[in-house]
Amino acid sequence: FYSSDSASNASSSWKKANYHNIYKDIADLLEDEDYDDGSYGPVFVRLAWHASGTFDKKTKTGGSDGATIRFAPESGHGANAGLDVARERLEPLKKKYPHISYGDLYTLAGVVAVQELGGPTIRWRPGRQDNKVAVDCTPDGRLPDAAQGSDHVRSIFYRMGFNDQEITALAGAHALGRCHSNRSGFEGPWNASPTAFTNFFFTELLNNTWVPKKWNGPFQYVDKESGQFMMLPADMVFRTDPQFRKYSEIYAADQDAFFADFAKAFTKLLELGVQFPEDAPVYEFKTLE
Ligand code: HIF
Repeated sequence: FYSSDSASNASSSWKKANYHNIYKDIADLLEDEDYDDGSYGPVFVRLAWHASGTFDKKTKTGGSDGATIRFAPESGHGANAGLDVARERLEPLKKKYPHISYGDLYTLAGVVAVQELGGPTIRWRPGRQDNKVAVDCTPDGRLPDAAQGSDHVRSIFYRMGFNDQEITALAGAHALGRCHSNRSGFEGPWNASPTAFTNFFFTELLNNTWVPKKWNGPFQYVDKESGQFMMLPADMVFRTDPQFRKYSEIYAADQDAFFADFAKAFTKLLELGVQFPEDAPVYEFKTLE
């Protein structure tokens, strides 16, 4: 179902798209009372991140340039389960605006979602070029395994070029959305407001008592008091690892500090490995309301 409009692959095609209009149209796609908690925002953030987080700084491979996430085998990697839902939701906009690349569309969708759900302004640049065919898909295993601990989380994010402070700031995005047993195998939201961008990942993580969930699914935590909220084993490292915890405490106490650091780290994530045209402008979009 992907548009093969060759215009989108011409190197200067990106100049012909009106990104303000596309921002508005993505924002209009967020709400849907029949989907999850009423918003596609969280799954758009996950799409933007998984399109980008395959980057390897040593080999300079992966990342959102090329938009390889839409091709098999990468689209079928276990970590990407469920992201077809987000890509299909965005596909009409690729038809309406053929000059935007998929790499730009998927990353912009993450920016729109963070901002419209109440998060910080995220600086964003256009100019990612799509691969026309399924070449340069990244090998399976570049995205984090939620069942693992701090060594794994560090090795995955250090490979992309992040430090402990940036990794912790990014982790705050798990305030949004939920786990789906038919996608990752895990189940439940991280807090009571999964469609609001807040610092609640850190406040819930540090303030609740987390106990193993009693079920037949993969090992995860639930909050002891209500049993309604969850943490992944990989989330728990931001409480238990002293270096990560230092930043979690800062972000739990100071939402502004979290927003400022998240905005920087998220832009960095979405730009990993991208060869931007020299004249690509930086956008800071205004939210709709
Ligand atoms: Fe996630 N993440 N992520 N994640 N993620 C899931 C869902 C979301 C990890 C695992 C999972 C980040 C880091 C990590 C979002 C955003 C970000 C799910 C559940 C898993 C298992 C998928 C499903 O079942 O639908 C791991 C191990 C990470 C390393 C610590 C980022 C920082 C937090 C980089 C990030 O931005 C979002 C948003 C969701 C919710 C998706 C939804 O459909 O609601």
